[in-house]
Amino acid sequence: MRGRKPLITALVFGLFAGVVAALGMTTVMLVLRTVAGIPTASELVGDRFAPLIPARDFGGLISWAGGYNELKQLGVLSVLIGQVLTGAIGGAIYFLLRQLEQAPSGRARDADGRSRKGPIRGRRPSASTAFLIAFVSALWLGAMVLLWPVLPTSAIGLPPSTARIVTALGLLVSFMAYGLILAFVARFLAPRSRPTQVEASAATTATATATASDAAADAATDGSRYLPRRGVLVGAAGVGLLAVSGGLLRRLSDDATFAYDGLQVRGPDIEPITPNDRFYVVTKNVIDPDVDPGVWRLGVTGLVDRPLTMDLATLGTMQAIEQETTLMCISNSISAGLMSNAIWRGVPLSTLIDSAAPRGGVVEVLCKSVDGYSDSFSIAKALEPTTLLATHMNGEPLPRRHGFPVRLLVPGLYGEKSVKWITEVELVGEDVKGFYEQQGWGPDFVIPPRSRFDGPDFRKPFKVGQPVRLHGTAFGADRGVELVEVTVDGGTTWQPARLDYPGSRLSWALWSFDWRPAAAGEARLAVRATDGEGNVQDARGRPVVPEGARGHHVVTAMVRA
Ligand SMILES: Nc1nc2c(c(=O)[nH]1)N[C@H]1C(S)=C(S)[C@@H](COP(=O)(O)O)O[C@H]1N2
Ligand SMILES: [Mo]
Repeated sequence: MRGRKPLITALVFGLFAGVVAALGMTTVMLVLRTVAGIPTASELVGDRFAPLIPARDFGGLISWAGGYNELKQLGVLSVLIGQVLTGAIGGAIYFLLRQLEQAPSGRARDADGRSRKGPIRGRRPSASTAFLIAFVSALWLGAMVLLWPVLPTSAIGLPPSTARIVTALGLLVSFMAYGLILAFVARFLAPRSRPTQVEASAATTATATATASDAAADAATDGSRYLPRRGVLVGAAGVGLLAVSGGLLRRLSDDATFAYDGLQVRGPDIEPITPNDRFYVVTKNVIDPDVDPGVWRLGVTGLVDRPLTMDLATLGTMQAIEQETTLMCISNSISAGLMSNAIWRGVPLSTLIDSAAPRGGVVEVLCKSVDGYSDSFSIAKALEPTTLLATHMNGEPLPRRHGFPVRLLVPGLYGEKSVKWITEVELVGEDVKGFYEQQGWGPDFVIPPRSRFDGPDFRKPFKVGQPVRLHGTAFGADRGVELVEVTVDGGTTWQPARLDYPGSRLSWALWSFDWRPAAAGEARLAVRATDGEGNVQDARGRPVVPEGARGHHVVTAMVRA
């Protein structure tokens, strides 16, 4: 009983100190995230593991969590809890080792060791200190190995090679803060001055040593050497750290993407050009980058003879073009609104690739972003004159959420290829998989022709003989919209719709069709598009995973007599 009690006390104080030190570490991480854009462990872990979730499970996981945003929040919370638990475990082990160093059995070893190599022992770190150094080092090295691919992430937009170093240092500082706080709290809670003095004087008087050591050990064995009043102070500091990190977390979450990720635009008030603040948004991030245009650079690297790095001002001097282009997410179901249209201004990617003098054997471009996101597509697509490095959207500099200062625009392919906050274009000699591609999306990212109803409101009944204006959007990727047809009899007959807004070859079209319901009852309506190359929207449905939805948007209209 007398032997176990101090160990239990050490364990309890160790868990407590470990939690406080972990809160300190978390506070450091949040400060670094806030002031220097250094990604938190939560973000890095999420980005490291999200691409490993198979595409077919990803959707299930999202609905299980209650949405993409909820899944992201769950991820952040799990890592935060993991951090505190790891910190608590480290604290417990550290305090137990310190306790054992003081316990009677430890004293015996001390006496033993002292007799042989007394003077050296004073300088060698104790087992507990060695453990703490090893624990912090292992955490950092583990993080380096585990998170290596996502270390080049920087919310302020540092170029990848710099970002990797900054993130590695940020994690080191955070983990060291944990170690230092834990070591300090241990000494603060249970000062251990006597044994040290004892060791120093050990060489001179062996008897004095034995007596003093006995006293120290006696104090240790009943656990009374923990100073309860200081425990209260440490507890108060822990509460303070919790408040500070909570405050920082709240500030960061005000800036989070939860407010707008998944924004859709659809319905009766659909406009030909989507205003920037209504343009759909999809982002993998919990908090989107807020790029400092001063530190931002664009690199063209890989299989090139003249690798180049360019700042924003230089990109601004290059020949830019304006281009109307519709973007659509691969996860957009047939009737959904993850699709929008804007007029973009940008420099053709081919201009930069050409001036970097590509070598033979280039297969793809791997485009990387400051948020650690990347995606790839064929060099042929990259060299098309409509593949742009866009800087402006509807006459304004790109909004932050749409990729400020520069994003890619890859017409014809699903939106994930249009990398936002782009920072590097690497020419590669083999197929490299992008963020979502690793989940198993694709391999074909060409958008098939599609169309949907945006109005009227089909929840309300219509009247026999009274005209109804059916209308909606149609999209032929980079092949234009040639024809839109509507059926009001469940597919028996198709009639052409009017293209009120034909758009560009790279954009959607807005169509309408005047319908005069002839009979009461339920009518099954559908719409289909034919693109500029004669491909007709397929009636056969296809799920969103893995190559995007296909099929007709079918609606049921109630007609009253
Ligand atoms: N860097 C980066 N680029 C990205 C993404 C991202 O999460 N990070 N999401 C992609 C996806 S899945 C889509 S559909 C489009 C959405 O672009 P938007 O939000 O401007 O509409 O951006 C793509 N580019
Ligand atoms: Mo997407």
